[in-house]
Amino acid sequence: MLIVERIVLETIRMRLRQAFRISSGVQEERRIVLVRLEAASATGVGECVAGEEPNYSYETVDTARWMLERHLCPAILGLEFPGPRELAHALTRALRGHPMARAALEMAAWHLDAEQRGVPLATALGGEKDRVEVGVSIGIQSSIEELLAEIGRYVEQGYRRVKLKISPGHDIEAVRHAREAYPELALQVDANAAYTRADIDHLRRLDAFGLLMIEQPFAEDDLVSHARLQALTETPVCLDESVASAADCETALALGAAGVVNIKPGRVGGFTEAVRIHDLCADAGIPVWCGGMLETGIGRAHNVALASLPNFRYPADLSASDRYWDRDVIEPPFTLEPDGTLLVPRRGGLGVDIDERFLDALREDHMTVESTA
Ligand code: OSB
Ligand code: MG
Repeated sequence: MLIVERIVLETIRMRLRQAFRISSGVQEERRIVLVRLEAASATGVGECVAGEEPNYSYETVDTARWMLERHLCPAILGLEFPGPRELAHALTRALRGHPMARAALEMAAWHLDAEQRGVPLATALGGEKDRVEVGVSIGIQSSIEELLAEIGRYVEQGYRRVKLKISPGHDIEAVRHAREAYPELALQVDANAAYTRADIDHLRRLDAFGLLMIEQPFAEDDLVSHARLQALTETPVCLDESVASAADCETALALGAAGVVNIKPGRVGGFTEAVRIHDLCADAGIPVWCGGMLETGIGRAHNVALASLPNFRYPADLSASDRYWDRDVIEPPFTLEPDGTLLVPRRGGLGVDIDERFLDALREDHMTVESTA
């Protein structure tokens, strides 16, 4: 049973070790909203994946924070829910859209529930694996030399799958060089919606490089173009931005717009919807994998737990803590195993400790939302 007595909304600021450039913008630093749900005997924490600018999605750090304070926290405070799925349902009723804001609270509720019951979060979600295969997502680089150096650095560290961000002008040649330098590497690309239907023939040239998939080439609302490309290309087309719910996913599969689906719980409103999408794809014979949004160790622990479900069949965009941060906010940080995996924490709840002292130093502001009832 879940009864949240107090919610603390806080914003932390953390500098990425390296700027991360995608087709729609660049991030050097992250401002991150954390949602702390306090019940009588335990606390659950959720991390909001919204970025500073509305480029990947219409949501931003500030819109998410506002929706949480004004609409989402009041919808659950002091109420009794049998479990996190019922709480998720109350959040869906509380407002349209804003899945990233909703997810931060919803994932905190799953975390809280797992803590209360002393069950590992992965087990609570239906996870089965004890380790998850991971890769690294490399931002757009200013030259081919730099790109090859970046790939080399991560291959050296033991990553076995690399995702390259592409955009018009930074695509075929970059992939050709990467493939020539690393003939055996599992490679895939992500366009973050940078192309249009007119580019279909251009994108078909990627078939020559044996990619695992091409992720989100077209606009998020343009499922028809994704379906056209999928009909004309050997390379599986993967959807990311286009899938904000299980209903979106169902539509995409009905259209033949996806051969693979990237699931980010933070993008789809939380774990309840993420598991639905996982199950829907499993029934349709479509593999899924777990994406990332440059999370701290808290969001990473959540994602690793989800990626332990059985239909997560491609390596995740969940790299070790040191790929993102000089110092992570959890103890121990995530490290890459020699077999290219991250271990799924076995302990009850989140399975890693949150470094509260360090969070104190990163915090820009915080507020408490309490039940008015
Ligand atoms: O499209 O998958 C994406 C980061 C920010 C915004 C969008 C994306 C990404 C990533 C990062 O690819 C993956 C990671 O967290 O390592
Ligand atoms: Mg993506």
